[in-house]
Amino acid sequence: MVLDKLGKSLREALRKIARAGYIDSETLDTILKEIQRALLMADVRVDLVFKLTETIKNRASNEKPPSGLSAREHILNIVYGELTKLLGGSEASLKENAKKIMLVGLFGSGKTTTCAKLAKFLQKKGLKVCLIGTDIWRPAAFEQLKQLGAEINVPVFGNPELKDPARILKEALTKTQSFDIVIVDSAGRDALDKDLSKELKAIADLFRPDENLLVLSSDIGQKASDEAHGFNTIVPLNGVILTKMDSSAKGGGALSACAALGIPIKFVGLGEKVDAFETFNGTKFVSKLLGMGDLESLVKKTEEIFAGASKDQMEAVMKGDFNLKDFRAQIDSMRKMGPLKKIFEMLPMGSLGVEIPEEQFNLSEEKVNKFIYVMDSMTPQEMENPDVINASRLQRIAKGSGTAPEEVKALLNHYNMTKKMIKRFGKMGRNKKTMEQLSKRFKGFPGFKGF
Ligand SMILES: Nc1nc2c(ncn2[C@@H]2O[C@H](COP(=O)(O)OP(=O)(O)OP(=O)(O)O)[C@@H](O)[C@H]2O)c(=O)[nH]1
Ligand SMILES: [Mg+2]
Repeated sequence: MVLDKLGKSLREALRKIARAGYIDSETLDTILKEIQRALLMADVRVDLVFKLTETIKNRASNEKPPSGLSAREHILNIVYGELTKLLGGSEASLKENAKKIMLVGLFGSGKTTTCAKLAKFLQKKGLKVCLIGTDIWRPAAFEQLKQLGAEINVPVFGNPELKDPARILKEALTKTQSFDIVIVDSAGRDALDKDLSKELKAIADLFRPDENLLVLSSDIGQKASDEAHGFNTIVPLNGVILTKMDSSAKGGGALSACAALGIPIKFVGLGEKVDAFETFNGTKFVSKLLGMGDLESLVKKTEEIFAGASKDQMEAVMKGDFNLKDFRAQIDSMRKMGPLKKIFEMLPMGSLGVEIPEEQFNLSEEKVNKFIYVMDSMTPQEMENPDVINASRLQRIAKGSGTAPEEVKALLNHYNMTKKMIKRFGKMGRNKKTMEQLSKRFKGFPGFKGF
């Protein structure tokens, strides 16, 4: 999970609040110290961390709990709210009529990859998108962009032979009139030096971007504020895209640094693949981090996964009538959409005290292939009602699929586990009381409008 360690330590601290019958100032101090430690480990700036815990303390002692909330819940809410402010900021999307987008950033921050991710994201909204490559620094930068463009079916313009970014852009812009959105990839440097500043200014003067987005690698942690500040003085920024949130332990530092600067984080990159990209919503991000789940996204994602399934089928699945045929369909969509892990991260497991075994998420390609061979050797009856699979059927399926009986068992175990989780989610979705409880917990969250 994104910011796994930070999430774990924060959840642990919050669980202590949830468990405590009564929170005196000593208990609160201990918990706040844990929160401080967790944030400092994620590279959040020391002064921001101290300010956060100071505010929580003041609010906890000065504010009266709103009616219907216990003192404990009140403190939890304050902590959620302040953490959201620190790490999230409010949601910021692209300008409504943005047509011209420029991505800037240092070497290796993820600009070129992010161009493709953003293009795909916009393309999915039905927009006609194209890319322009102006990087003449990175060897084969244009080929990299071309390749990514081909992968997502987005035209890429540019001519590195011209050896001048502004000229390349000028020529390319004569071909991009018919597109709804033009995204420009720019070159990086080790640091924001005079040369890069001059180059970016020249591109921006000519292009006049509606959105100038800084691509920052989460690895830089709290240094994100210096970098964002520097770029902002050269070409005013409309926002930041934070990449490598999947693999960095310093994402907390980068997030809080941008939030403190007041430059909105618009998207996050969560992996190398073109799909590993999401809009950033502080409230949702923090609730996921704290194990509060994100039911809204979950419902959307589940719908996507079962896209094509009828409403009846969908309802049946949610009730737990989830057979191997559905499982097979789910595996197929998963391959298109990304791992199941992302889905289950959205479940409010943390707040309900349910841990999901890690191996449930980490299905390797090899394992998935084996599952498919196994399922291909089953009869329609077995697929529809896996309970009929007894020892002799199991042997037959293993033989037919060229796998070991253990593989067949592994598939059935995995299927049963998934079925259980989906059923649990279905219950949560339909259980008014759970929803009310969750709503109560979220009350006071900046931007929370209820479930
Ligand atoms: N794990 C992970 N890797 C990423 C992400 N975004 C980009 N990368 C990887 O980071 C490396 C650099 O990405 P590029 O897109 O080439 O970066 P760039 O900013 O265009 O680099 P230059 O053109 O050299 O300045 C590549 O190996 C990408 O696959 C992300 O969100 N997560
Ligand atoms: Mg590049």
